[in-house]
Amino acid sequence: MSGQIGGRHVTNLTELEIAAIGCGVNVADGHARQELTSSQRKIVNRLPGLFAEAATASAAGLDWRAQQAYLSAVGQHTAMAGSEVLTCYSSSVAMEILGRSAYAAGIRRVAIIHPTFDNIPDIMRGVGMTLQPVSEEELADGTAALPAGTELLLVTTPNNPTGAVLAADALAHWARACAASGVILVLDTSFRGFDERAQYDHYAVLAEQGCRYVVIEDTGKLWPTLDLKAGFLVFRRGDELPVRRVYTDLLLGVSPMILLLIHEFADDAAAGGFGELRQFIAANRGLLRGELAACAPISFPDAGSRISVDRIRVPAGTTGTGLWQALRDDGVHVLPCRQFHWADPDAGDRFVRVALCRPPEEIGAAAAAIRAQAGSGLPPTRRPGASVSA
Ligand code: EGV
Repeated sequence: MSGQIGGRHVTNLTELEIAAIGCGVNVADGHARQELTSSQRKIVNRLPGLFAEAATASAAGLDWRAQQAYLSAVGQHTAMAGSEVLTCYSSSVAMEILGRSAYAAGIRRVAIIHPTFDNIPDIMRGVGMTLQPVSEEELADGTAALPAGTELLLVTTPNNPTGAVLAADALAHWARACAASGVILVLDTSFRGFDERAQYDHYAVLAEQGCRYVVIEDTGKLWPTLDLKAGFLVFRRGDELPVRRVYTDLLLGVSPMILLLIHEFADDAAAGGFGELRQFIAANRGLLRGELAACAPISFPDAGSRISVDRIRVPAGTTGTGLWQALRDDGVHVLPCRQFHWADPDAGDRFVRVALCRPPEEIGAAAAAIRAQAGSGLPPTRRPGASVSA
């Protein structure tokens, strides 16, 4: 459950997520655990045929088609033209490869969006980088000053857990600033499938500003494929970072079975699946927020978020860690948010995070438990029109 790193006591968010798997109501991790849609089910029903096809088709062709299908489904139409793409088993593997490549190129000083999922700063620290936080708000409005000596700027967009999206003009601003100062701009776009505001062509903006860039794309959060997924490590064609060399130290490639499955799911997403997914997540968000709307001490700080997780601000005088523990004792597993605020954990202790990528019944059960905890002492709340009898 916890470890010692550099003399500091550390329990990372993933350890908390693992502890919640298979337990009671699990709304901890952000992996998709909702039911397959009917068209996704049809793909899964064809698995034996897809397996046979994957066994005989050209691996390079399957790889290219999976990349193309995914990137075009999320609006990244110029990605393949100006970039090289390496398919990884997950976005965290891609992040590790990026970190090692940058370290090998002599890069040490990394500025990272704050807050964000803790494994991003942990991976960068793990390869030997020195980290500086940059606030999400100041990245969004362009007012951030990059810490002196920054060599690489890493932005998660949409951000996890807040859902904040870097708009096109803000991306252009940072790409221009990075180009002017020789900083490599790295984007983690794992949640972009949930939010059309994150689907303008980022590669066109990056190319126009002429900065060095690496983008980590990810299918892992979108579809309930039992963690059959890929992370795509995308970088400016010809960039001198030794990304391909580090990649091949670790991987020959990703299973052609997974590549074919991603191709099928991406085509399905482009043909209406993404619309269905956004509606599903919006309905679960509405359910959670609706169930807690009259629970006065609770609030939802990320009003505009469309990603598959939602934060809850805990009442004054309480902590996210406290609510997380109390809920865990009730068999309901959320995430406390200290570690998202990796440079200021106390600021994160104002929040817990609830995964929305679950069957609605689980969201309802989690909401009821949260209401019971946070609203204890308050009159029970009811949805408009719901029966008042016990
Ligand atoms: C989320 C799990 C890793 C990560 C979950 C996540 N942790 N890869 N070490 O995929 O938001 O729950 O990002």
